[in-house]
Amino acid sequence: MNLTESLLQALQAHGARLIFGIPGDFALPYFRIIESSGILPLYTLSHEPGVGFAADAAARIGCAPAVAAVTYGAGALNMINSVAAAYAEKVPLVVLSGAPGKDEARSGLLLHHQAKRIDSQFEIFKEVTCDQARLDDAAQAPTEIARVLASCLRRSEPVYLEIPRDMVAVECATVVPAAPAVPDPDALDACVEDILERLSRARAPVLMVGVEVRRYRLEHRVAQLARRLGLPVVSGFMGRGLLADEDMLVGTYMGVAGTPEITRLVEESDGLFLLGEIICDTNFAVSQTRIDMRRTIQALDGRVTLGYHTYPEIPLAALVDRMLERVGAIERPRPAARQAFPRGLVADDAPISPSDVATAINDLLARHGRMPIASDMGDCLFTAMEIAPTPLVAPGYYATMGYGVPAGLGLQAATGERPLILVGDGAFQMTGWELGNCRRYGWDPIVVLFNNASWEMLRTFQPESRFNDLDRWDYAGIAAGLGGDGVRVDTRAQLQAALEKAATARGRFQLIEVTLPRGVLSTTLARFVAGVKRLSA
Ligand code: S1T
Ligand code: MG
Repeated sequence: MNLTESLLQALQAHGARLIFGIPGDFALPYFRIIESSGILPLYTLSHEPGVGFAADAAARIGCAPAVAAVTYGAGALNMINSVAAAYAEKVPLVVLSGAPGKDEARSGLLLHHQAKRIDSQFEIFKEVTCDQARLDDAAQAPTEIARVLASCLRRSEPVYLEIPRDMVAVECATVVPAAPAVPDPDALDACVEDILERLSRARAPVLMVGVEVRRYRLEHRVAQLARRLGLPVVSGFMGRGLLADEDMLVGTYMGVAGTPEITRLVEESDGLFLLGEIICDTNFAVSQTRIDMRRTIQALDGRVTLGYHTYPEIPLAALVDRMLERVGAIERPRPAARQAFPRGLVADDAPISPSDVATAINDLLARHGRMPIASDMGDCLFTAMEIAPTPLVAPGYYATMGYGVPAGLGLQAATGERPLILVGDGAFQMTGWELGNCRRYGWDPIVVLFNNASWEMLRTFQPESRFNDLDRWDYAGIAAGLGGDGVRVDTRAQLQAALEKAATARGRFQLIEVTLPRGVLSTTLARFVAGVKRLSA
């Protein structure tokens, strides 16, 4: 077996199911082995940011590592933003990069794609990945690969592997996966006792689930735990889409931007249990009354913190399992009012608002069944909060634009299910071209493009600036050239008809360009903006 095959088999053994990539001359040799070995399928896209986002979405939806394969320099550095997004949002993305071979590096010539030093790229990736290795020693490679992939799984964060091009085909042993660390059972018991005691003393305990619950495949077990503890369950903004299969989420906490009942439930809780929730501003800065983090129970990053006390080295899965054992099998669900979602679009000749889009999509999914959603940043993501729970991938915390379209492709490649993509015009201008890759892979997402001829989210914060105006491109017209079907809709009746038609047209991507006036926001974004302005006044 050669080094690349050994690596690919190890990736597969660690749960990876697919590779997105763009080759280059430093990467051609290992790409050849990816293709000829057939160990994992390779999907090539058009631009490295799209490669990173597609792999990120595949990892999120599959709760398993996914691979982004690129060339040295121009390729890898072009993907930094996607990897940073994955790092911030705890996505197990495996970055593979080609690199110059030993002798090339010694030639004394500057090499093309080299920025400052040959190893600048390695150093740059250290900032956005949790573990790295350069596979320049065949004897060491299996151990290094095992270590790096174990880090990826344990921390649910991106990792970086560099393959010098003279190493790709050298003989190499099989990678033996590292045994997962077993937490100290006494520490685990003490921690569980502490949490249960704290929850039982609380008058109004609440469980908030965060992305780690999904990353570590714990959704079902966490839902069971909540039923046994009789806890109402909410998600944060970033955790939206979690527990979509469990039918038990009370709603999504968004502070001043959310529904008042959910905001009160969370902010008045005296036993807020934050399970795998990233403590970031998009989740918490919009709190009506500041949540005192010292009074919460936080399980995140392999640690549990109660007040001023931290239990280190408590993996989330071990914690949930031990709690399940400890609380017994009796369920005592607490009835709690669920958040309601708008239904029944009035299909008339009125112009469309973003919240109409949510209503129309709720109607569509009720008629045709659930679809996974990939959303970009922008009002489309706030609109997505008005759509009834369905699996959702979105950059809710890092908030990068350009995620939606390639992420949707990642969803379809990973699950085979047809996705719904929500994207703003500004974001579509960044990565919308990736739709041109649908035809050759048979992907057929439904794309809803919010065309407000504007960087509208920015306008809301600084209305006086004209630079937030965008031109109205003919996005619907572009679709045919990219191998899909496009239609522009100006009224609610047209929107409903276009969605219905898209749902029944399979085999080509369906782009619905929704004309929105500048300055019209979804209900949720309007509340968010008003809240942020009020809080910062
Ligand atoms: N560049 C990238 C890659 N990501 C970003 N989030 C930004 C810049 C800043 C930015 C926003 S929101 C926004 C920009 C430029 C405008 C989005 O425009 P569009 O996609 O048309 O959506 P909408 O009109 O609904 O706002 C953030 C959040 O910082
Ligand atoms: Mg816009």
